Amino acid sequence: MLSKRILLDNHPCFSEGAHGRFGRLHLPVAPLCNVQCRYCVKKFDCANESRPAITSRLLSREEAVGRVETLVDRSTNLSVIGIAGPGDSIFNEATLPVCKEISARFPELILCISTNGLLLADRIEAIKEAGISSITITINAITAATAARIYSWVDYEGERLRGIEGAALLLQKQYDGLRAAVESGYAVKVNTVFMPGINDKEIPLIAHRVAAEGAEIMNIMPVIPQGEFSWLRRPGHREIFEIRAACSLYLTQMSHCVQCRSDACGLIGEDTDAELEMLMAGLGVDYDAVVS
Ligand code: CLF
Repeated sequence: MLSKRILLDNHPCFSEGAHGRFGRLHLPVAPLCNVQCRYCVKKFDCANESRPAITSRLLSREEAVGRVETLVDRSTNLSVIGIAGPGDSIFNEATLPVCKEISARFPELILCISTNGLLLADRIEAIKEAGISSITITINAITAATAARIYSWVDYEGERLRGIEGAALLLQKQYDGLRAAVESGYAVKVNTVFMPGINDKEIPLIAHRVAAEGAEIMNIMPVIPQGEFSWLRRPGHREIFEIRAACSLYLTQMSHCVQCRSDACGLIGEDTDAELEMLMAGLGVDYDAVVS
């Protein structure tokens, strides 16, 4: 695992200072999810939307490693390789072998996973062995009653749990996972989706609790109303500003997240099209000369 110092200096999502200098490359190798969030709609063949849980296509393990080889070679600013869906990174069998191979071949790169946290405590040793250096957990609630409004179901050890039962298990596993990751030496970011009227009252309590458990930074993101939550209101800039200010009493707040795709590539907010870049690299065409 790379040191926390390197991570905090060079990771564009953990560091305000790094996000204009370094970019990330997401590898869409994780299609499946063990939790259904009511605000999440996954798409595997989508080129024209920019939001989490979508990708132009899924990559095999070989294609993912090939993408790292090609794009890191032609770009000096990619510091992070992330697995961010479209499903849950840890739940998908491909994630850890892909990370292991990249960490052996590119030890200078930061390997990052984003997870709902359900399997984090159970798999923390394997995650460490795979060379992963940074972890993001999405935690949206403190109470099982609120979590039960957010999640339709939770799959754990072959059983599908709904309502309070599934919600309570997920919350317990998320906070256990956070604790296990911090105890293993990880810098952990907590993502929280701000859903007006659903979890807004609990967000400062989440900040307080995850700070006490040792989280490094929090990223509060406005819900994108879709799926079962298509009727929700997207919170405005002022509300986001105010909730971040309230939570900053407990831990550092990230404010430059762009809620990116599962195949995002480049500097945050200045994404390139990894699919097109790969195609042009194969044809020997200079992507920057053509696209910029
Ligand atoms: Fe990717 Fe997430 Fe790692 Fe960053 S994204 S897995 S921590 S390398 Fe960053 Fe994108 Fe926001 Fe995520 S801007 S959605 S916070």
